[in-house]
Amino acid sequence: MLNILLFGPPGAGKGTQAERIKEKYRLVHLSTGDILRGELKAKTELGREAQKYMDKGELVPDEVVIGMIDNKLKENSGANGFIFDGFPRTTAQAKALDELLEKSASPISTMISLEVQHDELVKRLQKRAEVSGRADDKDISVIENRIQVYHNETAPLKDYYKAQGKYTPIDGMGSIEDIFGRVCTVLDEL
Ligand code: B4P
Repeated sequence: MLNILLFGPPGAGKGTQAERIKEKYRLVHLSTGDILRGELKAKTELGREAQKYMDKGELVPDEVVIGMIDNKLKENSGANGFIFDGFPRTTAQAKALDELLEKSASPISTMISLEVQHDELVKRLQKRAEVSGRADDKDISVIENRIQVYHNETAPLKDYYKAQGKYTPIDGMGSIEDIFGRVCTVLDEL
């Protein structure tokens, strides 16, 4: 079973690369951002609660996203493996994921960390704002807050996975295809 954790700051290309990895390796793609946006669109209670955080570029509370992932793992119990995209984002989420995988599946195979320079992140998100209609891409102060939240709360997870021997940094600058090639080189060796 291949369980990939796709990691990186907002705009690093996690969702973009996950789409390609999912096709090639036949894995189930679990994006907490996409699941939350689905709840928002469906105007559920969870969606309304999550929107308060997402519009400001803050993280949605751990218990909400951990519960969502728990449900998705149960729904996909026969999967070949999973791509975790945008999850975990805090140490509490990482610990919860380890426990969930211990019960239901295999451990994380590797963490692919997409390394991208700050100015390029801002450029990509501002470009996406032109077409996505995402409130969190429109406002430069929200984009900067998301990047700051990443540095404060999410980037320390690199050490968590380094300690498990699973941290794999990948150059996330350049064309989508070139980056996908770098990701495949790592995954093909697993
Ligand atoms: P996410 O949906 O995860 O959004 P994201 O960090 O912006 O990354 P995304 O995957 O969408 O973008 P990508 O880098 O692929 O999170 C949104 C919000 O949901 C969070 O701020 C938070 O509030 C909440 N949330 C989600 N998960 C949570 C969790 N676990 N805990 C708590 N809260 C959570 O791509 C960005 C753009 O760059 C795209 O337009 C793409 O086309 C472009 N791009 C990609 N690669 C490129 C390349 N090589 N060159 C040029 N452009 C490229």
